[in-house]
Amino acid sequence: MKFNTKTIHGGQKPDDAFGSVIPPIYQTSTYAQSTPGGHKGYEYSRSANPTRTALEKSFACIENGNYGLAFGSGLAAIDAVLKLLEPGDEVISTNDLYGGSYRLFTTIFQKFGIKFNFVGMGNASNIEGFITDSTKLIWLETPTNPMMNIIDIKAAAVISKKYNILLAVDNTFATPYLQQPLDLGADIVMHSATKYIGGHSDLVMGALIVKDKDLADRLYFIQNASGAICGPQDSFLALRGIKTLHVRMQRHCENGKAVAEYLVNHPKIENVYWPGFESHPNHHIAKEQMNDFGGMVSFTTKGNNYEEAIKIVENLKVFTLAESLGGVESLAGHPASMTHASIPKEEREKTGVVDSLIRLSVGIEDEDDLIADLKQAIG
Ligand code: P1T
Repeated sequence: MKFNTKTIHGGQKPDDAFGSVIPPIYQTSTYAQSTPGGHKGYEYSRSANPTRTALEKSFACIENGNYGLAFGSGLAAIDAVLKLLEPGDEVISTNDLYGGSYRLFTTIFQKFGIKFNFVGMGNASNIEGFITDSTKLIWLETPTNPMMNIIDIKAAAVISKKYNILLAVDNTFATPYLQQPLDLGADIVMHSATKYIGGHSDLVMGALIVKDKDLADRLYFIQNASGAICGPQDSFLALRGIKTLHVRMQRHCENGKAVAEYLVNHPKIENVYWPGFESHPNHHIAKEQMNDFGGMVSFTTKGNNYEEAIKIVENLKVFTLAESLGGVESLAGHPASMTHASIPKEEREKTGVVDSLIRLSVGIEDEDDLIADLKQAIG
């Protein structure tokens, strides 16, 4: 099956009970047993639920993996990956990443004796210098949130395999429509399914996808033992979202390009971060590992003017000022005070997350209306 068919049919079959084409919402916590252990594959919905199983099969299929796991949020999915580790283990993470991931690493897992190195991975060979005997996990996002840096997944996988370290890729910004990290050598793909996978800003969810059975079993154990699962209603919504992932992403990419090209020529805008520009430092890698450049665009105002930036986000009318991304509607965010506020100012400014940075999640509205909105807001 090609990708555009997998989004609709991947891992799906009519429901066993009545042939329902769409997986029913099995809104139940438990399942009748004829005798202890005499059940039809489901005994308690933390361990497994048929609606969630349908979603997990879809996750596995669209990411070219063998096993999918659904969680109650993206952070819950990351939390499960980190629980593969033991005190004393080390992680090498990209230094430009979602603020909540950084907060989970530094305030929760560091306390349990796991050491994190935050490293610029624009040149993947930088990773190698931080590897020790204790390094067990490489964590990367590409494109990164919010600076749109591109990391060479294939090159990172060569390093991870050489040293027998797990490579996990947060594929939230790209989605499997644009890049499939398992095919490039990653061991684990993670999603905040809250974003493009769900696609309609109506749920919070996380996903993990792997190829290896042993790794999947360890993660399923953590999923059940720690219990950060998502419910059947949200599983249904995510499955519904996935069916249009390919058509939504195509339009997100078209509109993202139009917005990036409008902004880059605007006299009041200083820098525009979008991997589709030939001037983007890793444009050649983006072209190689992605099918297009996505719908996320970040920019700064001339002279890094904070007041101007705040005025712009307040003036927007079609774009909504809000946390999150990846929905059909366009959103604007101010990372320094919103999504990345949990990263100390000196740390975030090192990667370019300055006070005038605005991040746009370009939706699938009419391109002309989006450009007109930016025009009136920037002035
Ligand atoms: O919000 P949650 O579903 O728990 O996912 C966390 C997460 C993980 N990884 C990336 C790349 C993310 O962007 C996020 C969540 N990000 C936002 C809420 C945001 O506005 O950037």
